[in-house]
Amino acid sequence: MANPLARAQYMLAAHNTGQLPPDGGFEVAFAGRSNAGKSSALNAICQQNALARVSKTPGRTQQLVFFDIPPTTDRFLVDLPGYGYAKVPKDLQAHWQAFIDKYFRTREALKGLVVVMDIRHPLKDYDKQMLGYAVSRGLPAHAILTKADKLGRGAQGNALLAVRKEMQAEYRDAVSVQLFSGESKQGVDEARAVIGGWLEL
Ligand SMILES: Nc1nc2c(ncn2[C@@H]2O[C@H](COP(=O)(O)OP(=O)(O)OP(=O)(O)O)[C@@H](O)[C@H]2O)c(=O)[nH]1
Ligand SMILES: [Mg+2]
Repeated sequence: MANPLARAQYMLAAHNTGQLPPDGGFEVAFAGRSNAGKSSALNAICQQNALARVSKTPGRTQQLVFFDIPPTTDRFLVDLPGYGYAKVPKDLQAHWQAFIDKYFRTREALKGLVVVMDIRHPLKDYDKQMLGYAVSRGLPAHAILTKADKLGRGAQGNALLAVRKEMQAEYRDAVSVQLFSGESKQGVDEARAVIGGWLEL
């Protein structure tokens, strides 16, 4: 099956609301703690090595980075700055927080939220905050437990069950969850199906 997301290409990086593309299309945003593996997940899902920038240094992605999906002109994937990175200057952190908050509260084009979490450190406060945002807006959210390659099969299954249970208790069926690895590509088809569905691709 052809993967329409493989056509994704860099479009723009927005530092403020004025730089966002017109708010009329379909967008799926990738959120998660700094260094969780958001950019790597995006690359694996889009079958590209260097679409989103990956770095060993946390805090690499510092804007809302938009990727469009030709031949459409109104479908976007959005790589968000990682949250929870202490070394970013306080005023810059406050700027991102305000920008992202506004984006989440008001963006009509936003059709779904992917929250990328390191399988070894899932459901931290900010993750729950993002999931809560989505659910309170009536947006579907999908949690990706990435770096699954760091755990054995048994531990992966346990982590998945524990996260699913906690999310069920908090969000009912508004949030789904899956195992993933940007390294081994485990779970990429499942993630593509969810995202492709939201983008109506
Ligand atoms: N083993 C393993 N390492 C991964 C995986 N995904 C990402 N990494 C590594 O984790 C580090 C961070 O990955 P990124 O994809 O840049 O993470 P990010 O969430 O985009 O980071 P920021 O943009 O800084 O918030 C890099 O060293 C990646 O190589 C994975 O599935 N398995
Ligand atoms: Mg990144």
